[in-house]
Amino acid sequence: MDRRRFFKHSAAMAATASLGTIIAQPVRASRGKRPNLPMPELLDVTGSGRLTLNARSGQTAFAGGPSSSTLGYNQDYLGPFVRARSGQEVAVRLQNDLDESLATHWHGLLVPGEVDGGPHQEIAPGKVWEPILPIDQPASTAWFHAHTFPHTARQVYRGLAGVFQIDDGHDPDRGLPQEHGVDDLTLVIQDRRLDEAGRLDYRLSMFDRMHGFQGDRLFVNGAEQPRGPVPNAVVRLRLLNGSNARIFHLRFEDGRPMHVIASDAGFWPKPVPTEELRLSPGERFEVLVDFRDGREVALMTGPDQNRGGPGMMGVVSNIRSFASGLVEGDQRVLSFHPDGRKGRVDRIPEATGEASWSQPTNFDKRRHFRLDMMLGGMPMMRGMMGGGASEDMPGGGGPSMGINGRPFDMQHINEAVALGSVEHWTIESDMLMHPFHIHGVHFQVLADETGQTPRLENRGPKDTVLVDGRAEIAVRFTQPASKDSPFMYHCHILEHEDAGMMGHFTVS
Ligand SMILES: [Cu+2]
Repeated sequence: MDRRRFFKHSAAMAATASLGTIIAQPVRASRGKRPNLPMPELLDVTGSGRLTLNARSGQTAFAGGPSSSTLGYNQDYLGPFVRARSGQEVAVRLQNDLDESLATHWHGLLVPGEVDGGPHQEIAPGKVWEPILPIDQPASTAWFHAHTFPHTARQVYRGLAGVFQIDDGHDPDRGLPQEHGVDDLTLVIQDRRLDEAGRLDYRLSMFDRMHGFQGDRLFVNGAEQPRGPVPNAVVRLRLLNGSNARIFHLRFEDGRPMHVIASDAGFWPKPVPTEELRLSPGERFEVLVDFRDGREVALMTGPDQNRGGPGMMGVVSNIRSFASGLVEGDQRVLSFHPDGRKGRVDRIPEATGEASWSQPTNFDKRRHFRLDMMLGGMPMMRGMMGGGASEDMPGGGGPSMGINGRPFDMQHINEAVALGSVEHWTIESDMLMHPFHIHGVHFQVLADETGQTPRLENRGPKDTVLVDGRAEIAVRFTQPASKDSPFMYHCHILEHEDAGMMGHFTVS
């Protein structure tokens, strides 16, 4: 089924679902003063080599509304921004103070399977997990988040996500801003839905299960469309899409360029300017932005093409279930106001001094992965009528998704890879775009929907690629993973992952 036919089908499905489903009508964005951009203190573990995390429940008021039940690491919602040094070992002590099991994955860290934090490393309530992370990889912005099968989507949505910066000490030589919260800003961008009372809403309709859960309101570091001060200087933005499913198309309202300096897994040889940057769930980019003109400016996002496109929205805009989480026009993500401070960096560097990446041409093996959205057919009637909104994926008539015709199975290892090998993987998808993430590796995109010269977002070292029809990647396997603690590959639309669009592999 192609994407167009899929969208027609899911519009009909949404219409049916709205009859029998409790759907929250989103409250309107509050007018008036916008909140300040929260910038959590950096948890710098470069000296101590120790990272203590407490997964716990909390209460958070979103957009000035009443308190919502949320989850976080060391705080009520989200987690700290950790900075570690390349070349050091980090001894983690993660205590699970939730009343449910939790696995926590280090997304982007090149560490062995036994400390990777996939679903095989669940921590029972009240228990402690103490992995030692050997950080041995280029500087980059990684993150960590819940990875509990099949509850990842709900746990991340409720707040279990934090940032893990890897620093190599050479940013001053590169001419890059690096003062956290001043000219080096980490931005966790998330969409959220609030119910009529203004509380965080995560009730899944069938449409949400198919397309992934999206919200109509945008939050950065937990604040809705905030406003952040910046020096009149060149500022570094570390962008993370921490949404469950929303794909952002970021651009500044005045068209000023973002100079991309890094993708998921490391720096580019030189900054590359772009006016628009696509950011799918799980992906990170670091960009430099010049605020020396002193003008306040907003970072905007366009609509998500995975939602069906403008024509589609017109047809179904009167359907409430469809309208919640559906945004047709451009939206403000946050705005920056230069406050007159002088900054340390006042020009975009010509180069970062990184070696350009060389593409492998010899491969030890080729593998092929097809992302399947509907194993066993459309879930049209299956659970549709009685399938009210609920918070968890399994049961309730949700779709069964998979890879190569098979849903994820904790007991079945899908692939066995040789340690030290380089492989050629082809990933194909139909109907929707899917952000495909592989644990324990970094890869390069060889070809994507644009052909043999990948689009800007697919250059550089990566661990997550948005597959729009087809992507070919070169994957280097440097970390071991046994059958007791295998690595995962999966769609990073978290509702798809929980519905089974995931597999696991050993490296030995
Ligand atoms: Cu997907």
